[in-house]
Amino acid sequence: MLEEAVGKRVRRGDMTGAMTAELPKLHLDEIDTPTLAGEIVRSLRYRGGKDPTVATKHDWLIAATLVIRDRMIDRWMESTKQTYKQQDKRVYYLSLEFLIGRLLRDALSNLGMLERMKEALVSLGVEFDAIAELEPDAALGNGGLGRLAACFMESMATVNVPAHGYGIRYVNGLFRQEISDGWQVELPETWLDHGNPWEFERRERSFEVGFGGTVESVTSRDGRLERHVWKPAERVLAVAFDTPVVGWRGNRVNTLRLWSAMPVDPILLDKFNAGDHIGALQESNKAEALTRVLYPADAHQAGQELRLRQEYFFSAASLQDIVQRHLSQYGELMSLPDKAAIHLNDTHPAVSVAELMRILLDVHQIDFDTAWDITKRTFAYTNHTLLPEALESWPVTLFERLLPRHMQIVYAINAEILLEARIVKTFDDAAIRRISLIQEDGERRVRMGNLAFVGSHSINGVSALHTELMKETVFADLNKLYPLRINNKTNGITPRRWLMECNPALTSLACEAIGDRFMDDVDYLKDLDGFADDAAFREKFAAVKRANKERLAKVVMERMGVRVDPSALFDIQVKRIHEYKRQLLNIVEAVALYDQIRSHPEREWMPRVKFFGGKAAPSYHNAKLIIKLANDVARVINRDPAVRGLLKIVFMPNYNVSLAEIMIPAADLSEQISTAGMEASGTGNMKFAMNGALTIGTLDGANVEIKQFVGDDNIFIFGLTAAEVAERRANGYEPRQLIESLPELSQALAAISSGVFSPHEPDRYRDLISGLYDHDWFMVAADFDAYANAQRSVDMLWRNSPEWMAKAIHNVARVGWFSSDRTIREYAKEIWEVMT
Ligand code: 26Q
Repeated sequence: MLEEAVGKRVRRGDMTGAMTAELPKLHLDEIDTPTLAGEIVRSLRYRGGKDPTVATKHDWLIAATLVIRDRMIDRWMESTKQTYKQQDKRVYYLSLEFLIGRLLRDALSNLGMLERMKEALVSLGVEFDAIAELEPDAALGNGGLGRLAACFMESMATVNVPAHGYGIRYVNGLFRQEISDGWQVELPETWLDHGNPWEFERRERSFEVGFGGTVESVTSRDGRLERHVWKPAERVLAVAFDTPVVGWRGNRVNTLRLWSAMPVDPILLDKFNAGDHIGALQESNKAEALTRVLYPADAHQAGQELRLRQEYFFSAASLQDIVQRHLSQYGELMSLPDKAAIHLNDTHPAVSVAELMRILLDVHQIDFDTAWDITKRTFAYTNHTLLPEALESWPVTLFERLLPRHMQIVYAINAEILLEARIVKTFDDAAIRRISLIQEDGERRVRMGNLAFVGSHSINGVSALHTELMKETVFADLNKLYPLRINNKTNGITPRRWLMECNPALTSLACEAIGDRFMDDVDYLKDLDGFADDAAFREKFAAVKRANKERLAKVVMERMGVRVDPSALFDIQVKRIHEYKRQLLNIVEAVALYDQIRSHPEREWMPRVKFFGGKAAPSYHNAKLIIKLANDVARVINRDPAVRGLLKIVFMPNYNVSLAEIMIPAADLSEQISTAGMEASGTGNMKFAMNGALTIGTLDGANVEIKQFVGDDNIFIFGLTAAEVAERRANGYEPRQLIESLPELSQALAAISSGVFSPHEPDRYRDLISGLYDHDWFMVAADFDAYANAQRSVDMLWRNSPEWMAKAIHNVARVGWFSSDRTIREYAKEIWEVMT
């Protein structure tokens, strides 16, 4: 069904709007099933060196992947050539994270070949799903920010924006999480162990990156300073690995270029000859360590030197690549801002601002003012968090030692900015101190957010609320200095992966009801809105949801040996574990509910399964304790015959993109319950709504906008607003008093704190809970009552299945706006200026 639609329609006009002309149409359906099967066997034989009779599932996976990859190459070259020929402006998306997940289903689906691939494999005696699940997730990211970069790559290819993603090819992506006795255990994720059939190594595309050393001044004969020359003490080689990224209907293929570090001299021959064989490999080990592992802390600054090295390494390699490409095509750099938009995904690549300045000043001898103008017109920056602990800053001493020339440049930029603030805008000393690129109180540090801000012509937040808070808080002074720069670009998600691929049953149902035009423009999902009143449709919709829940229940049984009933309400909170995301609020409410069910077994409780999933940063003590608590509470509740069938708790280990693709379509209720003002946007919230879950959430991040789109009656909003949170914090919030006035909450907290769920270590949660009494920074107690009441409204609605389904259908129908195609078009028009 879906396949036919993809194959037949070759209507690309409505996907684009780019200045770039239309690419010649590709006949997506040109290959028939027997030919495809033949190609797979050839690939197996001549590239894998295997005969079908001895091939393993894994061999088949590689063979099929290579066939599909080959089919992307012509398009890829075509896209590149056309951009070059038409002298189109290119977008460079710099991100330390790309959380892509698996690629095979995505590529097949976008090329309209999924069904034919399944048929071809069946004809060879191979089951597609069985080989597809062997593909490892490319988990080169922590969470939201990395997944957003992946959705953006797919959308840029879809809406025909010529773009390159730049990042790091981590050998070890985000760790694999095991749960052992309820505790998180981190294991290395070795996604490259069996090779990576998607990537092309480009040895010829390699650049040297320097660290440390000294800066020499070159003076003219009359003693005037002419220029600076940085003499790095160490060098490593950045080697490019390219992965093609195909858009919907194979429209365009862009490049994701990931850098891998290699030694400039793999073996130090003098040491080797002197018999020091280990010492001879020292360089090699040191270089390769650079791109070995992704830092697993999100929303938390890792102060390690290696992290700063990673940031500079990939920034420097990417900028050399960009500048070289520009020079080879245009022969000069004055036109860089007209032909290149470089986007900073948070501050992680912010050192790029200083690096471009260095290239312009020191390598190309452009004067400071011109270089600064080029730089600002080229860069744009997205902020993803306001949490103070996540704002990146580096000790001046470290920065200076690693990047001595960049430190000088940062000082020079700072002098320029502070002069402007003081003289032109007459800012006072306090404001000057806040605007400075250097934090002066305590250890002196370079503020990467301020650097990214002043070096960019556009600074955007990721939801309407977040953008307003940016203006009022972290960037209040810089916003006064440069009032036009901050703008909003509410996040989005790609409907290909997050609806069509992960929820084929809902996609087919939608096609049946409203035709297939929503596949090219998800706004047309709004045609479903009227079907909310159609009893027959509601039943079909409920059956789709039921089937997705059965699929999840099967996975839960296989992986954990736990039985869950698909007719219960599936209530899901999946995301990184963070105190501000308030998994603790959810658990405490579950404990309170458990208590209620036990005290009032006669009441008509609605059966519910509460799912949790997510990873904690390995060094984040409380987050890990919250995982343990969820598991402890699950053990006690799931075993208690008094609540059997009414309440079950499941902590799903190793939440990742692939698991998200199974859990999200199975959700009835989406938990988006962060302390208002703290979640910049959220994107899980959008994925759940698009798959027909109702949201229970606070007025935080993009929840605010989701509420506006789905309507107040189709979402459960509770709790303090961001303004109220700020107000409570400012005016002396006393959680202890509040807790003591709420018996259900007090009892739940007392139970946890006294060891009801941890009998062998009764004090395990004492500190965690006493934090709620003492300060409760995340307002768990303040929002508890409102949350518990909202959950009882959820139960009430759940009793009325037709009404629940109607609201769920409204959600699906009304969230098309949260497509990352929309987001990317906004970036393309308003920031990058690559679209009209
Ligand atoms: C910084 C310095 C050193 C080491 C690590 C880091 C680091 C790494 C990752 C800091 C932050 C992150 C990730 C942040 C993140 O994922 N933010 C989320 O971005 C999403 C996309 O915009 C939003 O939807 C979420 O609200 C936001 O939390």
